[in-house]
Amino acid sequence: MPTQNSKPAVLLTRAIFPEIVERLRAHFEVESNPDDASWDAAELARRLQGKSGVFTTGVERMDAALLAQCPMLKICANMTVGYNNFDLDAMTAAGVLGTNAPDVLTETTADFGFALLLATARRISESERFLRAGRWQRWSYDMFSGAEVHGTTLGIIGMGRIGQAIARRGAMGFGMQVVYHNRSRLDAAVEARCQARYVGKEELLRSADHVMLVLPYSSGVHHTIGAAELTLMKPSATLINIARGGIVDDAALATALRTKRIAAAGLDVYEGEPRVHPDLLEVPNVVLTPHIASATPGTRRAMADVAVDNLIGYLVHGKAVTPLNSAALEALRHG
Ligand code: 8YV
Repeated sequence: MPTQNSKPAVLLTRAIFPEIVERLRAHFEVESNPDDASWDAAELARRLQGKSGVFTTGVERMDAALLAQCPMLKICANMTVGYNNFDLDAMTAAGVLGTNAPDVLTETTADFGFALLLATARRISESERFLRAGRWQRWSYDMFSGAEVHGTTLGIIGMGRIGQAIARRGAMGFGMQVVYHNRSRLDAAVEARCQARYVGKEELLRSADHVMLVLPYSSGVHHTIGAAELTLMKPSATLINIARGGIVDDAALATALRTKRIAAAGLDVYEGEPRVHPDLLEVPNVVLTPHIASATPGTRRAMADVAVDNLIGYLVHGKAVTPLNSAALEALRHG
């Protein structure tokens, strides 16, 4: 227990920029993880003893079983926009606030989505592997001929901030027709800004030349793209997933790629990552990256800063900057 004048204790689960650790140390007793060791749930629970807050990186599972062992915990601050590692209902029931880090990664992540789309459509990884293997002997008219990007139809599933930033790139940078599908239709003004047209999921899958997944993960969207959906897509289409593993049925996708049911895919996220479905490693027409869509130093630092802002805001000043369940916590307190 902190005494009246002592600083609250917080846990930093992973290695992070030194200046972020220093910012935390100015306000808290900090237990950090400079060696970047992997902690299982039991180790995490042990290290959370006596901690009021935890800085998390989007993968540490915060559920009822863990929270029951950590009665002092008040806040879990993710440095990521996605928060499917949080069981928010369990956190609310345990009186624990969850926070995420939206906005600061939007443009960087949208850049990466586009990079993956271009690399996939234009077969950049596949052709580089060919060149590095010493197999490039001479030019031929159809060598690594890929899919057109400019002027084609881009279908975006999940039209939050990142989806909108990708739509703007597609429409304004590449002259694409943009169609989108989302839980709810956007305001007409936002649609006009993104030059995007709302369609049903089936129409999107049938009409898009490139399908980009940017929706947040929840059990309700598990396998949004499975064998049935892949069958609806054009045989020439590409599929890009920068959202979360589990949104695509990776085994079904590997089969669709192997049988050329669709032309190619670009994946930054995987079911059960960091494991990658072995069948995906066997097919040439997929670009695979290790969950790096937000990985630039400036953006990762900004994301970490938001997590620190939330810890300081909540534990020192009583108000987090990007809370996820504050209304539910209030309702519980007053209900
Ligand atoms: C993270 C992300 O880098 O913010 C998110 O939700 O997916 C990425 O920006 C990743 O989650 C790290 O685990």
